[in-house]
Formats: sequence, C-alpha cells, structure tokens
Amino acid sequence: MTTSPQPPAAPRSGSGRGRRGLAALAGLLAAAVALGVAELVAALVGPASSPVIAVGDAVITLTPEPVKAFAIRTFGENDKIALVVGTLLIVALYALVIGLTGLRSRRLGALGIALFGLVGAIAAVTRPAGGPLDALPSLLGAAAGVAALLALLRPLTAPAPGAGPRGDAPGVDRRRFVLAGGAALGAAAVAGGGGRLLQRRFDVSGDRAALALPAPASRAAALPAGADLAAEIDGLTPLFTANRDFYRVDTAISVPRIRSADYRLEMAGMFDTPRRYTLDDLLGRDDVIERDVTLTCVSNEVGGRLAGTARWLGVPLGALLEENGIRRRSDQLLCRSADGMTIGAPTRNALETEDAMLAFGMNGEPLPVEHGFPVRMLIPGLYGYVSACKWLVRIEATTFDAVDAYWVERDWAAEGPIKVASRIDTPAPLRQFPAGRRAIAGVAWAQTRGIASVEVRVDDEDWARAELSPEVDADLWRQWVLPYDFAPGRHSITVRATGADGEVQTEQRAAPFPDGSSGWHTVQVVAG
Ligand SMILES: Nc1nc2c(c(=O)[nH]1)N[C@H]1C(S)=C(S)[C@@H](COP(=O)(O)O)O[C@H]1N2
Ligand SMILES: [Mo]
Repeated sequence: MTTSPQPPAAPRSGSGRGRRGLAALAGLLAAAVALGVAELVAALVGPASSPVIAVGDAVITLTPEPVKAFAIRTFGENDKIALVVGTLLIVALYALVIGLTGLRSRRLGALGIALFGLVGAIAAVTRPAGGPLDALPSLLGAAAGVAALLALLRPLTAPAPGAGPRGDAPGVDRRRFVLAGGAALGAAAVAGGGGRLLQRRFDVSGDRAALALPAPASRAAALPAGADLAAEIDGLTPLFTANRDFYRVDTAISVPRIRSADYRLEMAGMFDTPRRYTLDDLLGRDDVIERDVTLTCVSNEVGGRLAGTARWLGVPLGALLEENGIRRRSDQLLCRSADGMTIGAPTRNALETEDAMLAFGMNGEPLPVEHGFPVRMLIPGLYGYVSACKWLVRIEATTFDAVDAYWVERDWAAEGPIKVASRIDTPAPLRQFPAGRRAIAGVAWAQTRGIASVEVRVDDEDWARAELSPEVDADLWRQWVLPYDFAPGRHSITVRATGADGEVQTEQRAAPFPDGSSGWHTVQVVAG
C-alpha cells in the first residue's frame, strides 16, 4: 500500500476561509429551504404545525415562570414576535454550524438537519391539540433541507482543477455554488411565501365579518351623563377600551382559527345532562345579556396596562351550567381552548357571579380573533387566567383536587380574585411640565365590589380625595381626577383606592406571581 500525503494546511484552490464562509452560507440556505418547505406543508396540515410556531409554542410551555414574566415585562405585547425572532436567530446560528460541519462530513451535516426536523416534529405533535400529521411539515422540511445542503456542498468539495485523483484539497466551483445557491434561495422563497399565502385559507375574518350578533334580552346599564372623564382630561384612560387597543395575553403564537359552522361547545364531566352547543344555539338563545366589564390580567404590575374595559355580549354562564345539570360537588370548571390550553375557573364564581357569561360580542362586534373568536368565558372579579378562556370549546365540570389547569401546573394560585388596584395615568412618570395647576388622573378597579373612593398623596402632604367618574357598575373600573397646584420642583405622587366593601388597597408590595401584584402606584414628576 502506498500512503498518500496529507493535504497541505492551506490549500491553494479556494479553500480556507472563503470555503468555510460558503459552507456556512450553504447551511443557512438549507435551513431556509427546510423552513420554506415546512411552511408549504403546514398550509395543508394547519398553521400551528409549522416548526417555528410549534417550537415557539414548546418554548412557551417549557419556559420557567420568572423568565416568562421577564419576557412579558420586557417585550409586552410583542413577546410573541420576540420569541419568533429569537427562534429564527437560534435556527440561523445552528444552520451556520451545520454548514461548516457538512464541509467535513456530509453525513454529520445531514444528520444535523434531520435532528432539527425531529425537534420540530416532536414539538408539533406534543402540543396539547397536536396529532401525528403535525409532524409532516418538520419532517418533509428537513428532508428538503438535507437535499439542499448536499447539493450546495458538492460545488465546495469538487476536485481542485488540475489536482491529482486523491489526496489534494478539494476546490470550490463557485459558478456551480452560485447556481445551486440561487436555486435554493428561490425554492425557499417560493415554498415559504406560497405556504404563508396558502395558510390564509385558515383565516376566519370572513366568518367573523359575516356573524350577525343578536340583540340582547337584557341591555347593559345606561351610562349616566359625563360618564367618561377622559373627554376632558388629556392622557386619562378612556372608560371603554377600543378592541384594537385592548391588551392581549395568551400562550398562542398562532391564534386558533375556528369556523363559525364548525364551532361546538361541549359540556363534560360532573353534569347530569351534558349537552353540546353550536354557535347558532348560543346566538339564538332568548337570554342574551350585554354587560360592561373590566378584565384584568394577573401579570399586571403595579401601574401596569394589562387591564381593559369592554361592552360584552353573551349568554349567562350560570343558566347554561344549570340547564346541563351541574353537580354541586364540582368546584372547578376546566375550560379548554381550541389550542388545548386549559383554564380552571371556580364553579362557585361561575354560578354565583352576576354577569358571568360566555361572550361572543365585544364592543358591538363579534369577538376579535385574538380575543377568542367565536366564544370566550368571562367571570367578573377574577383575573383572566382563571376566568376568561378564549376560543372556548369545552367545559368540564370537575374538582381542583382532580386536575390542575395550565397556570396552576406552573404554580400560579388556583383561585384568582382581582385585588383592589389604582393607577396614575397622568402626569406620566418622569414627566416635566410647567409649575401650576394640572390634573392628576387615572383609573381604579375592584370588580364585583366597586370602588368607593380614591385618594392621592403628593410628597408628604395629607391624602386628598379625588373626584370619581359616575358609578356605572361594580364590574367596571372608575376614573378619578384631582386638580393640583404644582409648586416648582420634583414631586412624588401616590394613589390608593378603597373598595365599596371598605377594603383599602394595601401598600404591601407584591409581584404578580403567584396571585396578582399589590402595592401603591407612585410616579415621580418635575414641575417648573
Ligand atoms: N385560550 C386561552 N385563553 C386565555 C389565555 C390563554 O393563554 N389561552 N390567557 C388568559 C389570560 S392570562 C388573560 S389575562 C385573558 C386575556 O384576555 P385578552 O387577551 O382578550 O385581553 O385571557 C385568558 N384566556
Ligand atoms: Mo392574565
């Protein structure tokens, strides 16, 4: 046997840095092909089976609560965009490494992409609403990615021109690489763009637009004159929150899209005569109510904006539970969303809270898709994570002992009554304004109990009582205003509310986890 010499450390023909750069690029392009083809297949299977969405979903499910809280604090309503961008960045990094690995060993490179497909497939299949078909986008995407990687690596490992049959460093066939790269990019763009376009067939905005809301048998309480103080005060939160401004908190990266005709609400568990309802069954009832209710998220920080008020239209929840023969031993309603998410609502509150409902209307429109189209639950007085299941498809009457809902599994409190809260809207924190008279204003809420009074303290002066917007309903927040003469200098403004039951908002600071934030809202401002 002859021993062939080792290739030189820095071969002449296109090797080294440039070649590694192209290999990394090959990895990126292969990943783009994989993701593009996956989007195309997801257009057949369903949007949530797309690997980026499925992996993002899995990340949300597996992320520890403190990290999730940090993400909500930092990115707010853009937390999902941040997650998708983060996922794509990690995929890109991984793809670079795969490309470089592929240069040494095509088999390892291919294996890397296969692994990537497997992760996507597992994430998609194990979603609560996932099925075996959901593996297809990731698997077929990975197969296409492997093919693309091999095709792109070939021009990078061509025999160097004029080199001997073996032992010499392979050269780079740039022309072929550019051709293959262009083809890969084109395929990725066409498959990905086409896939996204085809995924529009899951869109339900047409269904939503076509939905005719019934007239309520019982209207919301009439608003007294001058009900909304925001008309006169700049920067004060309006009494009603427009749908497009309404805060959104949920675990869905790709929101469930339910066709009106396909909608079913299933009752299960501890009922004597559990029924099923179509959307028409619910819309056609003669006990439809319209109510004004302020919804609040348990993740709301002191002074935060995760609260909103809407005029809701729906079916009384208590009546619905009674007509299914709810058994008194049930203390939890396990509410299931179309995406498999569960929210555990206390049965007692569902039965006894006046105005608890299954809502299909929000501010005069069908529920927006992000807010639960076509049907969600609402129980005034409880934070959304235990009362406001969106995309509601099943109510199982059960007990807290028998099963933990999604957030409770993550150690949030099982019952989530809303704490008395108040917020300063204006002046905004750290604002600078001319000394003199100016309104201090904000909102306060204590759903089901109502707000009796709001007091404001500037620096170390005495508490002063603010003027309140007219009482409309105990489930609605109230606006408050205190005109104040600001002397030049820095000032600290603090607010506290008192519920109609006499409970004074506690000064005790608490973080949102595990049962809602508490403490007084304070802002620092500068006058003069
Ligand atoms: N299906 C589903 N319903 C859900 C959630 C969710 O993640 N999935 N989040 C809950 C939480 S934590 C809150 S505060 C409210 C928010 O409702 P909104 O997004 O309409 O404001 O929805 C609740 N309902
Ligand atoms: Mo929430």
